[in-house]
Amino acid sequence: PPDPARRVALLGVPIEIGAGLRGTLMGPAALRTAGIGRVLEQLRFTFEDHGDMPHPPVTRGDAPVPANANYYGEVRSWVGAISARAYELAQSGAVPLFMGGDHSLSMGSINGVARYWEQQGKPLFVLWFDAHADYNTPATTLTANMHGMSAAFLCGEPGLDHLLGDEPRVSIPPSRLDLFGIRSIDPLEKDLVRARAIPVVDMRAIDEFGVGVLIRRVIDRVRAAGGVLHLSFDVDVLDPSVAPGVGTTVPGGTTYREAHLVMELLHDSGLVRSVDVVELNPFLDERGRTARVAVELIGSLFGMQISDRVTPSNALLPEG
Ligand code: EXY
Ligand code: MN
Ligand code: MN
Ligand code: MN
Repeated sequence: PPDPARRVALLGVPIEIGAGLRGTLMGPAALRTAGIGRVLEQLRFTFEDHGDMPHPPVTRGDAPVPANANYYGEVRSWVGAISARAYELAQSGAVPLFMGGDHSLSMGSINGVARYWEQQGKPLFVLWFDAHADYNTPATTLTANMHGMSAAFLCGEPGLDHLLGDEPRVSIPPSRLDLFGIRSIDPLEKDLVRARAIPVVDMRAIDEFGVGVLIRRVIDRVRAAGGVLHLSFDVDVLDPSVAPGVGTTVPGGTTYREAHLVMELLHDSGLVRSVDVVELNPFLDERGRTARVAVELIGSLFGMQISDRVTPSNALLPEG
């Protein structure tokens, strides 16, 4: 039976205005179809599906969009509205799980949960599990795509301040952002990440030391500070051979098992209080396999053990 103390609040955030390619608008539907609710029920969580936020007034379309105030203005109502919902869901005591949608949604989801934890007097740390640093600003971006600016926004960088409308802005210190799985960063973005001394675990560190050691370091740091952790999981952190259904693939990503080990150790830490699952693009996926891997990884994050998983094997299945 579900345990009332273990509640997950699912919120679909169908947004693609921040991305270069269309398709992440369909992300929440694909995650539901892949069984994100089912896996949480299997793990004895009560999940509340709060449906989808009304999708944005415009999608990017194919025309290149100038990085101008008017364009960003269209997103204003969005980021503020997401932040308000995130705050409410965090206040409810459930674990909010935001289903994207492109990574620009995190400007709202994390602002909202950060406001709640600030009121609780607990430092919020953010684990940015991503191939990309997403630390561009309108002044440094090469593409004007806002999904590449969301981490910078969270750390108080200028240029997108108006996106929250009249929602209070709650920035986190750059020292509480952990970039993990990085293998693609732009020249000016790199300068900014260095200038802010943001902790970066790139794929070379992962290959050299292994994700186990490296994620334990992140966990220990959060625990030592008496903090809580928001996981911002960008599905493109996985190798494209494992997760082709994303709009910005970069070769040389995490293996299927490396991603599961990260989730399993995060589960054991007990520190994760909110989650984004972003950048799933069903239009680019192959028979839903990226959506299914994303849902499996959420299962590991919420406690699914290898021994619980009916794994296909070449052993003869029992008769009947
Ligand atoms: N750094 C590039 C840009 O800023 O456009 C690519 C960003 C990709 C963002 C995806 C969500 O991770
Ligand atoms: Mn991202
Ligand atoms: Mn990414
Ligand atoms: Mn490896």
